[in-house]
Amino acid sequence: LGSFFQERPVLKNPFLEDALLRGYLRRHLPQEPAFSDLCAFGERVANEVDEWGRECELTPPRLVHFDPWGRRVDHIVTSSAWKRMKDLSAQEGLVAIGYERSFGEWSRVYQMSKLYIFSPSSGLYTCPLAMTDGAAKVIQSIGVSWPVDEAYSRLTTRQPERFWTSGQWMTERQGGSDVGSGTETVAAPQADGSYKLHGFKWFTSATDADMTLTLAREQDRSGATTPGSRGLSLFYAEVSRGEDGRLKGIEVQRLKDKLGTRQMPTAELLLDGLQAHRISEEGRGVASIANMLTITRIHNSISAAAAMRRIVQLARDYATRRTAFGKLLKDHPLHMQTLARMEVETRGAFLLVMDVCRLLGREESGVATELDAHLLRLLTPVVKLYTGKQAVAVVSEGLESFGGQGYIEDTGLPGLLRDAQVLSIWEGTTNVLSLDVLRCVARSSGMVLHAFFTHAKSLLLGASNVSSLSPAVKAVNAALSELKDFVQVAAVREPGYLELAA
Ligand code: MFK
Ligand code: FAD
Repeated sequence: LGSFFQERPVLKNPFLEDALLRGYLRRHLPQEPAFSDLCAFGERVANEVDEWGRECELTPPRLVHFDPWGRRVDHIVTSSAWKRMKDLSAQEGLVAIGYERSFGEWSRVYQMSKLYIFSPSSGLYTCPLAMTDGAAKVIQSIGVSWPVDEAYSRLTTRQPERFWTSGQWMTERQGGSDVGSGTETVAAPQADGSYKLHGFKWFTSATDADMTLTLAREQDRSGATTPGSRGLSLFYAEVSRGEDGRLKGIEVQRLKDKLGTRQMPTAELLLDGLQAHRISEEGRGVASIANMLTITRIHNSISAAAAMRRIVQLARDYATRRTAFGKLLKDHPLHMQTLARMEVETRGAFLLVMDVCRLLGREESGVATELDAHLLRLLTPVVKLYTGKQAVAVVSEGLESFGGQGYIEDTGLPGLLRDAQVLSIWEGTTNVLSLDVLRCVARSSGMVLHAFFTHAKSLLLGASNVSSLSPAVKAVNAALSELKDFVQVAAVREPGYLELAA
């Protein structure tokens, strides 16, 4: 057997290990309570929660269709670690912080910093948290009143026994990107003002949620519906069971067999008379759920940056333990160049996503300028599409830095790559988000681009290294001319953008 056994990479407190995160917070949010909370949470993540995340991966959810006596129950059995993640999320205020706003305009930065530390150890619990946060945001923006007031207080509580998570049921078989044409689910009005939903939702993640927001087409008296996006409204529904133990108005058809995100149930659902309440104006479903998309896309970007940071932390640690050709990996310049490149990508992703969190916090605390609002709209799809792609590249490179061990399941490393792959697919694919960017530029009559270049200019003027200013200004000019070319090409391919190109 030989006498040599390699030391494994060690996960240390991810907050204390992250000089960039601490530096960023010291500059913007220097309050002691935030620092000590993040430090204590980082300790908990490294010493306790990371194990639970592993348990979630090793004990994936399973679907039990029938009870022993043949009754249909559609019970999704999850691991005890998955349930502990729910309690932990409430206790730590992982959604609540965004709504308590104890740190004013920096509350979102604080909340997202906590999620950033948590994400790679969370067993993908960050997925239901993203949707829960998104649902709270939609309810808040529509107005917290009956029938969603109780739901709002449960989504944003710190009490584990009251805490609810939410689903986001948009995708159907015909259309995930194009929900406007692809949604077949219909909403039949009831005498009491509620609706019964009938349809089939093709992807529903974290399906053990307590409630959901979903899209459907309202039927008129004759049963007819309006096609396209304009026919869609937003509905709120609770997921509950009757006295017979059956889900009310829902059948879980099956769980998806997925490349990654195996820790979490993703189901196909038949909505068979699910009781629901319309919470948007009729036909304003897509516009109303857009607030949820903004929040979940920001969470997605946090998860992407966090996956990069985690693999870099582990790879750096490993480089101090693994010897090749007579010296530690950390003493091989070429290896360190690889790690340095990963570090640069990770830093870029972190700073971009934190800037978007900063803008979100400003908007929510009422101090955002018009320029901030345009930037938030522009940068949300940009940061999601960019970090989603980068996470796959950086985590893949990171696996290679462990050599063969990076490919071995029980190191826990391959799961990071599998889970990164979904980040560019769900919550809008890269191309769909690119078109979203173009659309928001086109619809703002140039204001969005003006906001972007004003912001870029102010960042450059604020740069400490003045000698770097001139190349940076050249880079902005080059970006402008590239953008012009891009818009012209896009205009040829997508006639709707001709006006913009002009
Ligand atoms: C670890 C963290 C992970 C997070 C959890 C993930 C769990 C997985 C959950 C999912 O994947 S849920 C499914 C997510 N699905 C998508 O993201 C759909 C992707 N497709 C799009 O985003 C399409 O662009 C879209 C469906 C929005 C296109 O629909 P339409 O009807 O053709 O949109 P249109 O006409 O451009 O916009 C309709 C209205 O919505 C407009 O408002 P107005 O009517 O007032 O003008 C738009 O301005 C508004 N809107 C659309 N996108 C918006 C937006 N508003 C703000 N932000 C946006 N991004
Ligand atoms: P399509 O829309 O068919 O896209 C196929 C390809 O076409 C993509 O490459 C896309 O970029 C491209 N494309 C589409 N339109 C255009 C265009 N106009 N121009 C250029 N290219 C285009 N959905 C939910 O609603 N709730 C959930 O909880 C949920 N959980 C998920 C969990 C997992 C693990 C996964 C993988 C998906 C989940 N989804 C969920 C679904 C996800 O949001 C969709 O798969 C995604 O939005 C893409 O939709 P689609 O699968 O229909 O692909």
